[in-house]
Parts: sequence; C-alpha cells; structure tokens
Amino acid sequence: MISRRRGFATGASRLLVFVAAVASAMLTIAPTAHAAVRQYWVAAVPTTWNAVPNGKDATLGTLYPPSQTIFPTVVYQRYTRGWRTPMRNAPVGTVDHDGVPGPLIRARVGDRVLVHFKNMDTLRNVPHSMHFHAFHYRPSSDGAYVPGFSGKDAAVPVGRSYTYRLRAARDSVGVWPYHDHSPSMHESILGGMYGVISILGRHERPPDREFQVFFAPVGDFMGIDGRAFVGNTPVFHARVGDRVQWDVLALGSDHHTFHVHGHRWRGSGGRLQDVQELGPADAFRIRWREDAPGTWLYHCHVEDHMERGMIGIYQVAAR
Ligand SMILES: [Cu+2]
Repeated sequence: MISRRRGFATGASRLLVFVAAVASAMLTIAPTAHAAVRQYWVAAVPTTWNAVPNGKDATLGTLYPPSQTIFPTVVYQRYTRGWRTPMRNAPVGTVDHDGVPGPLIRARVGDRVLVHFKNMDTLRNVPHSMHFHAFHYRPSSDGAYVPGFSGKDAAVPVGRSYTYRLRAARDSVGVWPYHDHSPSMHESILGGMYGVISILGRHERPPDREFQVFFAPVGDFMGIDGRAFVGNTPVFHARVGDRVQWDVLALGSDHHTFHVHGHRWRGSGGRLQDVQELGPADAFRIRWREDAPGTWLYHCHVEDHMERGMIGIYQVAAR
C-alpha cells in the first residue's frame, strides 16, 4: 500500500513538473501554440450551370425554358491534395448544391492558410486569380491585377498554379468574400467565381448550423448561391435549440436587404432587426438560437430582386 502510495506521489510530482514545463512553454509561445496550417486545393473549372433547374418561378407560376436558364461557365471547385479528385465545396447543409459558391474557406485566428489555386479554364481560356478579403498577406498573395505592378498571383494562366499565403489575425474574425480579381474579374464573377471565408476566434465555439447565402446576379436572374426561385435556391434546415449562423454576402452592382421570416436578431448597436442591408462585397454573419419551428422564407427584400429569384426556404423542425 505504502509503496503504491509513494509511487503515486512520485508520479504526481513528475506530472506537476511536466504540467509546469508545458505551461511555461505555452506562455512563451502562447499566440501560436494551437495555430494550424490549413491547406486548400482549388481550381477554376468549366461547367454547365443551370440557374433554374426546375424551370419555374413557383411563386408566380412563370415557366423558363432551358435555353434561358442553362449556360456554360467557369467556377471554383475544391479538390483533394494535388488537385487529384474534385470534392464538395462545402458540407451538405451549408448549401445544398455544388459549384457556386466556391469552396468554403474556414480558419481560426492564428491559423495560416495556404490556398493552392490551379487554372483549368479550358472554356474561356483566360487567366484567373483568387483575391481574399479579411486575411493578412503580402502583396504577392493579393491576387488582384494591377497593371504594371502585380505578379503571377493576379493572372494565373491556363494550366498553371499559384499558392496564396494567408494568415488569420484577430481582425479577421467573421464572414468575408473571396473572388476572381484577374483582368477577367467582371465576367468571372457574373459566372460564379466567388466564395465564402468564415473565420472564428481562437477559442470561439462554432455554430451547430452554418448557412451560406450569397446574393449575386446569375444570367438573367438574381441568384442566391447561383440559383433562382423557391425550389432551386438552397433549402436550409435546423432544429429548435440549434445555434444557427447565416453567412450573408453579396457581389455585383446592387444593394440587397436580407430578410428571414419569423426571426429577429441584434444588429450593430444592439438594435433588433429582421432585415439587414448589404452592398457589393459586403458580408456579415447573423446568429441566433432557433426557437421557431415551421417552414419560413428567407429572401432579399428589394422587390425587383425577389421577383427575379432571390428567395428561398428555411425549414425548422421541432425538437
Ligand atoms: Cu437584392
């Protein structure tokens, strides 16, 4: 008994010494102690996009022929390491189709993020790039074309690749867009070359559900995640009690007003609101604990945008 107790005591003091040593080491390198290096492989790939797969505006009953809704385009596609195999851009539930928006780029404060980008655009055969909001980086990872100044990051030729080196700092927390910023930027964004960056604090608890809502024009329509009208735009799902997060972003030349039925949230200054405005390249995240079972609408409240497709369904199941 005694020897066992002594053995425990010895083990315990060794443990204490070890804990003290680790604690002291963590104090020295605290800011980066848990930082990760996250790597993403992304490519610009040709695809055939259908903005209205079911061919109709279910609200007004208007029918749209495939000739009006289907078009060839180039999108960002996530790949496994070394661009071996295409993979889903985001988990099912954050968006329920693939291609638009591009890969969901996640990070925590302190992380380094390497985005390996390859241009596989054999459709338009033009250079592309990736330009990231929110992250800290050197000009060589800006991805924006500046005539006479920018380098390989800003116009990656077809068949070539480039690695963007990014760092998430404390002022990177939140939701932000990334997009093509090469000379073909305007046509590329219209075609769907954009995506979502979602950055959490170092120790911030992630939500139970995260939904990506990206407002942008798509062909003749006004789209959410590249799709138009109820039945085509994503159907988001939650349960009563879930901590949900809406990632809301916009690109293009319009201002939008994000609205969810049956829900309110605290905006800037603590004001309760059920509509929140955003302009081009603007972004925000909205969070609440779900307490309203039922089938709800979410949409842009600019009437013209809503009529041209910016509307979808949010389903909340009772627990
Ligand atoms: Cu709108």
